[in-house]
Amino acid sequence: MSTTAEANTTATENGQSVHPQRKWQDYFGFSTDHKVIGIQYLVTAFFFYFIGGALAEVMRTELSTPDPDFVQPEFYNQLLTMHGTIMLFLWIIPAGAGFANYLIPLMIGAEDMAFPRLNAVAFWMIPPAGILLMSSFYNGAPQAGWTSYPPLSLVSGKSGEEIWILSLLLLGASSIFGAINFLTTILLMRMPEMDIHSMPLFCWSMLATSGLILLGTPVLAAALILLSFDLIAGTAFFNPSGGGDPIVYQHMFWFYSHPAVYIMILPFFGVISEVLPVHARKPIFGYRAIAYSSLAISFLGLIVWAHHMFSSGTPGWLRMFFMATTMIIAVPTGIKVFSWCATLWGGKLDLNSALLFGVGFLSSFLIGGLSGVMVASVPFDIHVHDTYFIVAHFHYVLFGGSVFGLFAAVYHWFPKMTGRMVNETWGRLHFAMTFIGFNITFLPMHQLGLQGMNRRIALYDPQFQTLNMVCTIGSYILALSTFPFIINVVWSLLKGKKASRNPWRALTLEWQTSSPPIIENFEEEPVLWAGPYEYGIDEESIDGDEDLDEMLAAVSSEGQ
Ligand code: HEM
Ligand SMILES: [Cu+2]
Repeated sequence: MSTTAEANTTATENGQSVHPQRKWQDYFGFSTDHKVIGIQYLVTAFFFYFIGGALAEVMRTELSTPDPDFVQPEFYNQLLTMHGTIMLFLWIIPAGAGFANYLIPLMIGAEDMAFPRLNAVAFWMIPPAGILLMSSFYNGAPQAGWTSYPPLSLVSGKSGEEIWILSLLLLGASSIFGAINFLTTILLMRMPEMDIHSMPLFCWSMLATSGLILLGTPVLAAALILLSFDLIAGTAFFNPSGGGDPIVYQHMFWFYSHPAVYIMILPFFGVISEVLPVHARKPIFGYRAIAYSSLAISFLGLIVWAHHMFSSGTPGWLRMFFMATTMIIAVPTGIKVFSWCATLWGGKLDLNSALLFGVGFLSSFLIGGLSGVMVASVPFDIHVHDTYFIVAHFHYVLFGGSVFGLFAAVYHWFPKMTGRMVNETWGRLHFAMTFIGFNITFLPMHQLGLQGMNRRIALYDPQFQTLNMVCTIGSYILALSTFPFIINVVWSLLKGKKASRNPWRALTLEWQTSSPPIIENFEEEPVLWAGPYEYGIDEESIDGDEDLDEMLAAVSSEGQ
């Protein structure tokens, strides 16, 4: 590890040795410590979340009336494009990478990532890319949506479009560097006693995520580079007026961007597999099923992309293929959801903020998954394509899935990261407002979509006004819900109760070191005295390779 030079222990007056902690300045510089980088990712991601959220509130305010009276349609298109891009590429993906950075080495008993310097480079590409993207507002932001389909992207907001491409190329490269690190670290740097089947499920989910990043992102980069040639150099790869084929762009774009939804959700699947067993005091149900289903989701995720193109003139037989593969993805996903429910079932639930967000994740993601199976069906998709049904669907997946999982992670690991406990009252209030606001905002959009309200428009038919007003009010509740969160974080950092090493009595290794961990992670070699989720099981019943039913029988006979 490259930062251990200054990490030696120092002696205090009474002869006890203490480990120096990081100084606040370290968080603003080029640090190679994975924990610092993890926090840097998270803070940066939150910064952009607030910007992306503010843009959404402006859109929702505009949509409270049928006429474009609050912002002009052209500006609405810019807001829409920037909101989508920021939320995906500067909020969810970096936040997932933040937790991965912070947690992976601690969970596998390593001192740092495999390539600490590459890790720092990966992070430091994000702030410039984000600032670059924001700067496009000065000269007209991109307007073609986060999908940036040609020919629209070749004729609208051109300078913004070029900046958008450059920014995404930087973010894509950053994401690839991160994935190289996660894969290598998980595969090669586990402590010797930890075989791949005793590592925490979060690591499995990051294996699956990193594989997708490495396979998908280069294809997006290729598409964007060709698009930039069309835009700047007058080539016609995708430009129909010069004989190019815009459908090829759609294939290349979705070859990355469908897997990208798994890049955004798999890390939080991993989080949920960590959070539920600890706060339900039960072993995870179906460790291998959850681990392997992550890999299955990754594999299937690579062969479903054209379900975004059912109405792009895709031939019938191809539509059937993509419809079938898409529906098959529901199987590994369903396995996970059932396993999580079975984990909660009969557990001693401690309904703290972390678990509440975990359960919120389960219920919201379930709705997003079910509407996903609906739109996988070609006839239904043709009907709701480009309507608010789609907006409802992907917000249930991304907000209800990723964001709820993300907050579960924040509440779960806050004590580890900061050494302070969160305030549960503010945390629960945050959850209640988020959950209520989220459902009021996005549930009515299903109905709007079924009735035919188009997405990506600033003006709409007056018959849709009432439901739109409901959505807008919900979005204001969502906006307000961030206040209890911010108050909680600031208050807890300053005044929160000091956290012990292992306030949740959890079994994964990150809880064996101090809170926050010392610079080299562990004072002494961590001990793998149990599997990661063997809650409520007496030591005798642990023989390393125990049958799940026996384990569960042991738990239930003990607990009742
Ligand atoms: C703060 C709560 C949020 C609100 C009120 C909100 C609202 C909206 C609205 C009004 C649109 C435009 C719909 C249209 O005109 O077609 C939109 C689009 C979108 N949102 Fe959100 N959103 C929120 C959070 C999120 C989050 C957390 C994510 C992702 C993690 C996200 C991802 C997207 C994407 C990808 C689009 C599509 C952009 C496009 O069509 O190019 N949103 N959102
Ligand atoms: Cu998809």
